[in-house]
Amino acid sequence: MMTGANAIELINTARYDLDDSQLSGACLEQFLAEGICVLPDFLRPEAVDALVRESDALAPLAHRSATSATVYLSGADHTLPADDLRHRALDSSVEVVGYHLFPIDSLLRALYESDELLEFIGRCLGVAELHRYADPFGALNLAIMRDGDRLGWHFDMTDFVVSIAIQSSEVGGEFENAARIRGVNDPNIRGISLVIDGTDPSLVRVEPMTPGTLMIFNGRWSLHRVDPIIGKRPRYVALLAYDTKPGTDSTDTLKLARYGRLPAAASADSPNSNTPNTPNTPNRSGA
Ligand SMILES: O=C(O)CCC(=O)C(=O)O
Ligand SMILES: [Fe+2]
Repeated sequence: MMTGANAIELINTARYDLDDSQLSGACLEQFLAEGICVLPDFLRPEAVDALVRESDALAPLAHRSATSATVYLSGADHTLPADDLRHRALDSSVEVVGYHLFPIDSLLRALYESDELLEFIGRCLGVAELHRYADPFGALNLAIMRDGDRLGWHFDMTDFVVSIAIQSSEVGGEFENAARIRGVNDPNIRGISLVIDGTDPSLVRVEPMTPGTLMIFNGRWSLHRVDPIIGKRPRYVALLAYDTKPGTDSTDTLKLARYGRLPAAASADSPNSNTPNTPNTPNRSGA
């Protein structure tokens, strides 16, 4: 019975003992080498079933947005040459349930608010300090993608997002990633162009986001996208946002694009009260 379960009960602790320093050491090694750490079957099968039910119940609260943005999540600048990455806009559409909409007894909320999980993720990332994101909407998201939805190639604007796969679409919805394609001193415009033109598939890896998988991911430096969803079954992914600095929040523009509203109006919110989409504004997590 998963109702009111504490977070640790959801985790497949037989395979993933969060206190095991060998495990977090291996995760850190994978993260440093590949810019990503994938933990299949991180959740117990009963927990995945319960999260599907929770996601089905939360889905009517989601805000749908459709945007067109560059890989840097900016609006396209059409004064630049057509092949300039800042000119090229890629389409995305997604429905998102913000942190403020998760009930107090939500299992996803319990996972996100678990200090054991936070500390484990910090050890996997090799950071001295890790904080939950201070964005009251963006800290925890359920991202719902339906038939025809996709996320275009992009870089995230925060360092770390942890995703938990809950339900796959019938076809498509694959998470494609060109890990660490750019760096602080290497914008790698040519490499990025090769990926978005589809001319060098060797740069891209599809990550196996089967339900129950937890993925720790460095989206600021890794170019990634979600392939178009095909079929009736929605793709559910939980996105847990963290930052190395306390108090990090996103901007009003980004909140409006992704959640359709701002925190000040929180009490006015009601299911299906979505406002119109904001065009040319990114709607990706951690943005
Ligand atoms: O849904 C996913 O798997 C990834 C989501 C993502 O990249 C984002 O929201 O920035
Ligand atoms: Fe992303």
